[in-house]
Amino acid sequence: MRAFRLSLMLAATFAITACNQQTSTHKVSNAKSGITISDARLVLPAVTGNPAAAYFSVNNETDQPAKILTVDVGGAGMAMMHETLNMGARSTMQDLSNTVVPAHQSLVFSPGGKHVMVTGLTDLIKKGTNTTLTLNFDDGQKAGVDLPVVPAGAAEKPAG
Ligand SMILES: [Cu+2]
Repeated sequence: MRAFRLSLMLAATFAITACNQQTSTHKVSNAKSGITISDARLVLPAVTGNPAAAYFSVNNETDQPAKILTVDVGGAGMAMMHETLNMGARSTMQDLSNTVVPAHQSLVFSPGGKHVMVTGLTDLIKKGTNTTLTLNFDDGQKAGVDLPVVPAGAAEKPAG
């Protein structure tokens, strides 16, 4: 029993380390300094033809608010920032263009809340590969990160 628990802990530690070692190769020109993106992933739809959803955290280490006008996902026809709002029994989606990341704060895009709805998926987007996520700020600067493509998971809510 003791050995079993130890091996579980080792496995968990290894998983965390592997996560932290993700490095992005998606470099954008005119990169905005002080902006970092983490936990980016593109969740494929459970049903082919439905939209996919991209999630990430964006951290603004600068002294100024940073306004994201639009986002781009490589290999997709369109990517739109949305927020799912629960109104009693039903939920609706609100357009989230021109989202501001306050100075020295983070915004989290996660299942059930803010998300990027991704439509027009091409064959370039396959599970197990990486595509790219680019944030376009109102000053013309950008932030980019690799976007791993993952299958629809049981733990994920449907793409809003
Ligand atoms: Cu949506």
